[in-house]
Amino acid sequence: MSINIESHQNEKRIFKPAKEFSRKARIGSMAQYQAMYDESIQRPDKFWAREAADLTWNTKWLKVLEWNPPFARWFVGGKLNISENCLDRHLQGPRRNKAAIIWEGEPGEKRTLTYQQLHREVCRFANVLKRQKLRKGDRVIIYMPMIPEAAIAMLACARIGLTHSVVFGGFSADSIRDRIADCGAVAVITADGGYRRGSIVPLKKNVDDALQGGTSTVKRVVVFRRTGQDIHIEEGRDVWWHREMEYVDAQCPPVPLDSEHPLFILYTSGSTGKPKGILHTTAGYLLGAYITCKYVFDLRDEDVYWCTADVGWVTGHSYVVYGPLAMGATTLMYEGAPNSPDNGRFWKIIEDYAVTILYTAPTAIRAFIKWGDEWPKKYDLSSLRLLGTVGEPINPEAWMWFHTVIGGGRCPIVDTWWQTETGGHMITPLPGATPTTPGTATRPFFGVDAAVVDDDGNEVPPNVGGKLVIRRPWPSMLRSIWGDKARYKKTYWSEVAGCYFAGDGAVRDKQGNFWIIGRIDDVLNVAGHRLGTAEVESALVSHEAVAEAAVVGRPDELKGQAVVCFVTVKQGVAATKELAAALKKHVRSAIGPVATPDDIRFAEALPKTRSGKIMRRLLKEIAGGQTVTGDTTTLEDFSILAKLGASPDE
Ligand code: 7RM
Repeated sequence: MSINIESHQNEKRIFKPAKEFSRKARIGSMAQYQAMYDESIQRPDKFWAREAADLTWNTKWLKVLEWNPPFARWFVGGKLNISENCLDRHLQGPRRNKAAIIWEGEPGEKRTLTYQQLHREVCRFANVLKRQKLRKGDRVIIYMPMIPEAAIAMLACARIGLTHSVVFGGFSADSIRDRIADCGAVAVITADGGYRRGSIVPLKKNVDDALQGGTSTVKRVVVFRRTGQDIHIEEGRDVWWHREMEYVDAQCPPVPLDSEHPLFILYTSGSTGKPKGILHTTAGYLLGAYITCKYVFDLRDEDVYWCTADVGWVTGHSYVVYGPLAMGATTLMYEGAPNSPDNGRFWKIIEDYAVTILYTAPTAIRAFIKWGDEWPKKYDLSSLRLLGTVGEPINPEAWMWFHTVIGGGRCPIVDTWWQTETGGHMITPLPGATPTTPGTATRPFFGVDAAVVDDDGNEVPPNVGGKLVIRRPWPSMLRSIWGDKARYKKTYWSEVAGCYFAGDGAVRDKQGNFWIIGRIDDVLNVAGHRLGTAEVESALVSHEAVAEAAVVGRPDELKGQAVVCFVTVKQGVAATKELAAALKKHVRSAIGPVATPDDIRFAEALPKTRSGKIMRRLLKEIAGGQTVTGDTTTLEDFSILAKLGASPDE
């Protein structure tokens, strides 16, 4: 397999961490990174044992790793509790009265929970769950808005050994029903509703619909009152959170749990229609979330850290809740949309709380670019010291905008590549050490043996595209797909013998930096030339008129596949035939004739999942002139489907 990476090779800008930043950072030079990386690969047991000693254990492990490919057990024989690691151990010293969670609701309410207060709420809610006869190993669905109670529910489950499965608040009743059925959940924790872009999401109503028919395994629904709207209460099944919390003990000792005790199941889409329940366990997952917060965000007690992800995604699990709290950090949670009440909301939050670290998604950054620089310019962003991105390849234009307009040119950017399956960052810069270049996630994190290989599993030379694989287990790796070991084996460990196959294509340059091209299934074959859709997209958004672009293949008799581009333009730009012609020329000159778009289709918006991933399957069907079929439950705005107009050429 080969991927055209000319446009990447042309990117020569290098940004070195400022001396001042490096001096204070835990890892302050590439030499230090390299020495630690080498140790993590050559003497993994020693490396991981040392890092794991940062955690609070009830029983020390006997063996760091037991590897029966493709099944791993980490810290075998050890026992710990994640909620104890995130809460109790911070109560002994000065963190006791430090803000653990700073929260802002979309309508504007503000709440701060100190470590002591959060600990108390988690203990009380864990006792509520115990009283509902929930027992260690039971599965519990959490379907909540972005409110502190979502984190409280997760930590309370973890405290007593319940396995949680958070379902994103934007998912439908059908998705909830499927997930309940797949994991055999016995309880649901939800809210009456949540706020999103000024309207109310009917969470409880969706749960009611999911449970309709009465055949569900769910026996109990706990409802938090967020909006106060009228909801149905099913007698004998539903209870109010606040009622249950009225008369409950605040003492709840954390249960020591086996290192491999199932912590959570998180559903993620695969190549088939049925989402996969990615299973993460206790000690290895915690260590992965913890150690990446420690070295990648270089989190400090003084930081005000904001990861904008929803807890319904893995990023919310590892980098809103578990990682930062295990570090004893202050984590900010915001309930709503970035354009509510206006396009300046994020920047206002950063100014109001003096946020120091901002971790967000390229898709959000491109929206901000489209909305215009006047919004961030209204606010004081000088508190920021570090920026991060995740979720998709970041195009150099978005990177540069983030760097200059938001980071004021002084903040390093960590472009972190990882997946639901990996639990934590895998390929990422370390902010005090790694020189960065827009578009590359740079180097593997400690213990990550990443490589780019061909179809036979042989490592390819520099600047040649291939499959991104991980050649050995790592602590926060998924342990299986819930209830389907065969699918786990087949999906992740069969494509390339002996390796974990990530599903992404990548290129490694001569300096050893990884450039993630995107999902392998997003690679086109145009007249025998393979072309990453992300590359064409990057070329398109480098044009001054373009806000966002998604590129898909359309079957073509002559070329195999034709390149179809869905494009949204920046405010004030007219979507004309002339512009379409100019964009074709632009892509052609950026990448080469093979990449010349066949169709440019202007759209008001692109169809995206609620986590911001463009739904390429829908676009492929639209591009191919088919009607849209299959699962569209993750689509954020259904009206977009109707609006995806025809090509101006037609
Ligand atoms: C954390 C998360 C995983 C997929 C992954 C990639 C893409 C994520 C980056 C990225 C390029 C990045 N989990 N991806 N981060 N591609 N650079 N920094 O997103 O399971 O929802 O998605 O996202 O394709 O395979 S996820």
